[in-house]
Amino acid sequence: IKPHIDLGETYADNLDLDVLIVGAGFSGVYLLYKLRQAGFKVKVYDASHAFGGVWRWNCYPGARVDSDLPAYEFSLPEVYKNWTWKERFPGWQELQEYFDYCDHVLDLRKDVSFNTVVNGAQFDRESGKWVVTTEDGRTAKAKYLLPCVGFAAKRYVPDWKGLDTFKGEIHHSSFWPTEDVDVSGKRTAVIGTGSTGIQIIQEWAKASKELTVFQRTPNMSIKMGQRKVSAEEQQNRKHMYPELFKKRTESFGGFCFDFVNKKGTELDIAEANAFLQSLWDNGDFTFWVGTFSDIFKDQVTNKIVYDFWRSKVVGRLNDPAVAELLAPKEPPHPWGCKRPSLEQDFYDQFNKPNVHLVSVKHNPIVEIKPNGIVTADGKLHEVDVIAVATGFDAVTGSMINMNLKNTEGTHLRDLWKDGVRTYLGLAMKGFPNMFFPYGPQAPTTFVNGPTLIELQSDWIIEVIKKAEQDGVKYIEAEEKPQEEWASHICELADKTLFPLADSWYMGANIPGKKREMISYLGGLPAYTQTIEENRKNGLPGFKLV
Ligand code: N01
Repeated sequence: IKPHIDLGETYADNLDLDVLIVGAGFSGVYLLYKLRQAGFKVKVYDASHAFGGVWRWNCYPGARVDSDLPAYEFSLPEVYKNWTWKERFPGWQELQEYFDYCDHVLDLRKDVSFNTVVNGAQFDRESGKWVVTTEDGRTAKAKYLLPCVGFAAKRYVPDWKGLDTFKGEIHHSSFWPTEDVDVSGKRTAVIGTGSTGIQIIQEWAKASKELTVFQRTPNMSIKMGQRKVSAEEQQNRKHMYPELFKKRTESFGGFCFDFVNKKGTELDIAEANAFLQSLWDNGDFTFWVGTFSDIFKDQVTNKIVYDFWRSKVVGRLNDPAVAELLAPKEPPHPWGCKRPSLEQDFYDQFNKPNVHLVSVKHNPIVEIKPNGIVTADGKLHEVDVIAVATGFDAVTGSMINMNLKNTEGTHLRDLWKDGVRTYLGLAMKGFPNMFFPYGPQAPTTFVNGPTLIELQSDWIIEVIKKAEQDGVKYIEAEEKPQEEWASHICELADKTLFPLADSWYMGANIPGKKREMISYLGGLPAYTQTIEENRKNGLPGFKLV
């Protein structure tokens, strides 16, 4: 795909910048706009051909966001005042349009080099500059490097024997063709039932002749209260947006709602179920991060929620054996400790004669043949098209992918081999003048993206501005505070049920990856307070040279 902007200075070799941003999704766009306003010379490199980050790559059938309006957008009045969504939970097409609109009103693209893949970056202490190289042979220098690469930039494809021999069409969800994949009259397969798999399954169950779903662990999906939203309805609410955007910064999950001040165990079961029913009727993530305060800490409360959820699902399924696979009597892991998806008619699809469910928990996929998928029991499941929805080397993989090296020349992959180390989920020793929003050891995976991204980005901007005022050559995290932050991340996780689930939150989905909590579990307000106090107190834990 060719860049559709003129190849001006942005595409030049030997750029010398104040700030280089990598990634043109929510973080990259916000930082570009705000840093440029503050007077810095900023450019963005992005591997795709347009704005939107994950929303450009993950354009698989049914892809849509699980955060409802207006949580999942910028709080910038210059964007929201004249922008109108069509659905309460917008799909990928609308999100791409939203980013194009941001480009239009914020005048972004003149500073973005698309189709540009960063393949190396290292800080030079002597010059006080990052040296960043790209796959097409360009080099840029910048005083500050801001990786804005999100948590899902490195896809995971299991190492199946014969993968290359498949004669039909096969696509990973995050590398989906921009043209339609026509499955009408075809036998399709979806491997994986995370948030992605759920969404593809809903579409392909309707569009293809036969669909076979390969499920390893059931997803505990919540009913999505999807609906059309009118321009008038949104316009009438816009005066409330400043208040709503403030509210989303004050909740655990970065939404306009929060956990209730109530433990599941304090109520009798009828009261608990009545409360859960009221959340269920919302049709959103209140049923996940807006429920009992002890949902992720107390096994009893957690089981109350699981049983309620199960009762909602089982009643929709005709075949008890299928019901037991999709919503087993005994929970496979504590409720909500793997990311639940929102679904519209996912469970209903399994009542159709053309939809088949194969559990690969104890009967894994062992080989891909030219005409289908072979499971350990020797059965060949013949298919024409495969969607690989097996997720990501999440959070850490995105940054490792950039081939970052510390000032000693050690690759980030090797530095994080035995465990992630960052300071405040924002910076790292050996990587001076590098800050990363929405990365590891921040609340990233438990928080609505735009909320956290704006808070962290504002912190980064203030730190850079102050450093420039004070004539600082570079800012670098120190080792001891980094170790303490890593311990803090583990301590927070150990007080919860999250470590009991084999999730990508714990790095458990990637063979050989260290099992550890990858995100900060203290909630957004505590996190924001910590980083803001650090900044206002003169950045303790950082060395300023
Ligand atoms: O990836 P996942 P995802 N054989 O890792 C299975 C966000 N997102 O792309 O659970 C068979 O969650 C694996 O099984 P198991 C969201 O934060 C948001 O779905 O490991 N199966 C699992 O079922 C989400 O959490 C939105 O046992 C194998 C699936 O593949 C994150 O992105 C939409 C397997 C992977 O699920 C990632 O979601 C989409 C194997 N060898 C994504 N290996 C919205 O906002 C793995 N699996 C709506």
